[in-house]
Amino acid sequence: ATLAADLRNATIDNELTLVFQRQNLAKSGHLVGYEALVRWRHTEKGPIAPEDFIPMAERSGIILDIGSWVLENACAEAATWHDPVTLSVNASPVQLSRSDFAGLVSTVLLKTGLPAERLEIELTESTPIDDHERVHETIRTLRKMGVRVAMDDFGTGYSSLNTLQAFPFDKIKVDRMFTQSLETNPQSRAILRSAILLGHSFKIPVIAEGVETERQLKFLQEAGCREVQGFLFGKHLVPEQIRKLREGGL
Ligand code: G
Ligand code: G
Ligand code: MN
Ligand code: NA
Repeated sequence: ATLAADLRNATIDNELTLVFQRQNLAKSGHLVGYEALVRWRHTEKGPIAPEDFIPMAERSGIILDIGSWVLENACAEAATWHDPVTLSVNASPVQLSRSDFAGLVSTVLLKTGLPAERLEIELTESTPIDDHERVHETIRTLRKMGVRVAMDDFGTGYSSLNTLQAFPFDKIKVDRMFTQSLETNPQSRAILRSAILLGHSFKIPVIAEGVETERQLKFLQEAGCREVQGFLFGKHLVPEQIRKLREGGL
């Protein structure tokens, strides 16, 4: 069977899991939230990375089921955390193009008891945004509810300046390719500085992802980047680990 067929037949509840990655203030390292990242544990092939199934899930439409599962389960987890930090959940343009996405979010918040202010949607522009009007309306409705919306993967793929200009984002998340090449590539450093300035001009925070070294962190701190995320701050955590951490007070 093809992976696409397996994904259609996967009982989402049994084969998908979530891991969480810390997001920190760049200057102090203070915890600001966690990003939920989906994992698919294939019955025969074992763990399959999102890069290898999200694009296919977007093409087949099954991303809608996966996305709902991720949203509900991530919000349910976050509602149990001891510290009221932010939960970031990735969403595809396919999801935000649906008229009922904001309604889904509202239902999930009610059901899980997570306050809207603690949820942030990261719009990952893995496919182009076709229905501009619909996505715009969805983002506006989410923000009216108190949910924040971040632009993910800024600087790569379809995620560029025209998107930033067209939609009212609360945050810019710069793609990890720039962080990862900043030590060796002056252009990457220039692009990062510019993206951070752009955030300052828009009066919205910038988060850099993929931070793996102290030197990368130091550059981002000095460039005025507000938040950072990456392996430097530890591995992804499974839900049980976060619950334990929170119970311990940090
Ligand atoms: O966790 P990992 O680094 O393997 O994620 C790879 C990519 O998959 C990232 O770009 C991330 O945005 C995307 N991704 C992870 N979880 C989800 C999810 O729940 N929904 C969507 N749409 N994308 C996700
Ligand atoms: O949705 P987003 O593009 O933010 O996805 C984050 C992805 O980046 C996840 O798949 C996660 O596993 C991956 N990732 C997070 N931190 C690091 C890092 O420091 N280095 C690398 N190579 N990948 C990372
Ligand atoms: Mn993301
Ligand atoms: Na990203």
